[in-house]
Amino acid sequence: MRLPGRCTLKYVAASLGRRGVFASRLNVLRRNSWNAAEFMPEAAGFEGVSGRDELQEYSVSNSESFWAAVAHQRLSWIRPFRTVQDCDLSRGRIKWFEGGKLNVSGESSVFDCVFCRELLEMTCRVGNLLRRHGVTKGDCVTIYMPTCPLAVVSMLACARIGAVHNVVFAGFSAEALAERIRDAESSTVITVNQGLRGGKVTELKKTVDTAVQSCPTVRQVFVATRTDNPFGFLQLVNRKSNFVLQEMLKEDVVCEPAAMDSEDILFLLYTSGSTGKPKGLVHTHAGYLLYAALTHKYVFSYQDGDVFGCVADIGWITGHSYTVYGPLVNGGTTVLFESTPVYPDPGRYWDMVERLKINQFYGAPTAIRLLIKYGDQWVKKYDRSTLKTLGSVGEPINTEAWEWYHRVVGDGRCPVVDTWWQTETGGICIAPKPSDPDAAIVPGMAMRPFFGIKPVLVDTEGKVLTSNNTSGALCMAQPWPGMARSIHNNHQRFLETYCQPYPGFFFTGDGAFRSEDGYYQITGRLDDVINVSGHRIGTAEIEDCSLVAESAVIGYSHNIKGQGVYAFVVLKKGVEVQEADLVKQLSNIVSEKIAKYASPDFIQIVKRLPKTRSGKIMRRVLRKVVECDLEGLGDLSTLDDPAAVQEILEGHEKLLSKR
Ligand code: 6R9
Repeated sequence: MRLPGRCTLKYVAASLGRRGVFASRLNVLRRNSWNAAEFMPEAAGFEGVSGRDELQEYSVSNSESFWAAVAHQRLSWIRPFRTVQDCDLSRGRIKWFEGGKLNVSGESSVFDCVFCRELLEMTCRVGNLLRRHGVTKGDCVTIYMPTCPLAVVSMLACARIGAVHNVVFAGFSAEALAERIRDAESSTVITVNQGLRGGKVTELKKTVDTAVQSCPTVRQVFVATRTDNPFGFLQLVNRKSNFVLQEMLKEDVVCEPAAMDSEDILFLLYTSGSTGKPKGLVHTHAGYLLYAALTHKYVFSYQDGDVFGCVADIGWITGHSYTVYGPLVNGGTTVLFESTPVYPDPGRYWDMVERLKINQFYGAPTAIRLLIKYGDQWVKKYDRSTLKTLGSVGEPINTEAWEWYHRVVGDGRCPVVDTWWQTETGGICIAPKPSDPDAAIVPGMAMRPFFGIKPVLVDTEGKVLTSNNTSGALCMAQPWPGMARSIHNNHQRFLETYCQPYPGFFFTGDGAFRSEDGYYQITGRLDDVINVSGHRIGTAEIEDCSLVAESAVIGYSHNIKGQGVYAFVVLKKGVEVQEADLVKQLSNIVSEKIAKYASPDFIQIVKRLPKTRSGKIMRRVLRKVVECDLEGLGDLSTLDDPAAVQEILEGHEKLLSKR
């Protein structure tokens, strides 16, 4: 793969309030034809395709020729691929572009400024540093860092030498980090001494020190100094003051990129499922990169020279696909945002939009809902005339938030694209554009499948629902290059979770509604995964944490976070605790074992949980209790002891009245 012509990286440091910005040009991938023609240059070769709807139809019906054409033109191959795809969803076999060789961080022939050279050099130096310390092709490197230039450089350095990166969100606790390092069998960890977020210092190095004590595979930890120098990484180069940099400076600035097979692993990224154990989704080089680039370009109408502002953390898939890989493969300019939407004040995003002249802004509904509360003046203070597209991701965007985003942030002139996708899908699968970019967008609806994506709704019996105005389990009827290939070290779980529930289809775990007009609206998870401030968490993971005899964690609708965490707990026999103490203790445990965001907002102590006669907790009933939907409690006759529900209802009312 060729590296883009003129990638630019703009970094908004957490600590610096308004001034902490520098722009550096990164010449990573070179691109020539992407923006040259009109909508999609490859479409010229597709028979019978003149309009965009036909292109959409073609991409699904002639999936192989669509993806072959796009892959030939969009990626730079060291050696061209032999086969387009070899997939069998029912067997969990997913392979694209086999025989091809490429490297995302390969040489670029054009260096048009000093900054691009510096960043490319950094990637090479870190690549060489890792190589010198014995990291070889296929080894896993865990990156536990905030969103900052060195984190991106570390990801690219791994890609360059063929190592697999495993970025762990810097908000995760030592235990959660250790679990991910162990499962990934990482030999190497890269971190920073301290992180800075929203004015708070986080002790990332200390967390790593604790974590690696229980990680026998880890041979080495590289540490960069982050807090000595608010400008971050580039300035530190000159100060030679930290381990990574001192070591890096010994390295050559030339690092031969490894020729990677299309299906070699690019990264692992852990996400929550419905069991207590997070799963390491596997993404491979060619298919993932192609899909990230194509969706970045077309979902957001990204044009050459645009400044793309995705404010997601690189610890999540959104940061991988739309802060790092999508924009870089497209030779674009990307913004690294290290702060929070309200630090130093609630104008932070829009100040950044004005200063960096951001054209596409991509954020989460939870942040929008939070900002609405602070009032329009924080938005209006800044010039947002550069904005062209506003994107939303991570959870459903409610109509009020959508309207405000559209009317206030975008001054009513920017399309708001609600993008549905997952860690598993690698990139956006359903979004209002591009298949019909001129059509009206329905607020709060992801609407249309992307090129090559064929969603289907399936009923509980596994029957495909063909009519409109209907809801079902959201599945994908055919494979696409960006989809995850497996779960690291557990292909069986991959099969059971995604391939077996609806044989022949890829099951997303979400439910969706298809409107009269054929547009999709996501209705939420069908499994025990909840979404707190756009962060995925399995209720079982939280339940695994507790001190208590038994617990059931339920997501409830929360006006800022999207979902909040409500825990029902049964205490161990003989344990007498004050409710307030228990809440504190349990919150601490969850923070320590997982992350702060997963801590319960409500903890209700109950004598027993509602169970079926076979001993299964009736979560449906608990959900209705939490939603205060007594009518919806439904049939309780299958409960082992229906009186449990009455007790729980009373306790719930008591808890609410105290708040
Ligand atoms: C990209 C990302 C995936 C889960 C997904 C769904 C929810 C994401 C959404 C959305 C409604 C949207 N989700 N985008 N729900 N509308 N536009 O968030 O990946 O962290 O793996 O979460 O998030 O439930 O299944 P990930």
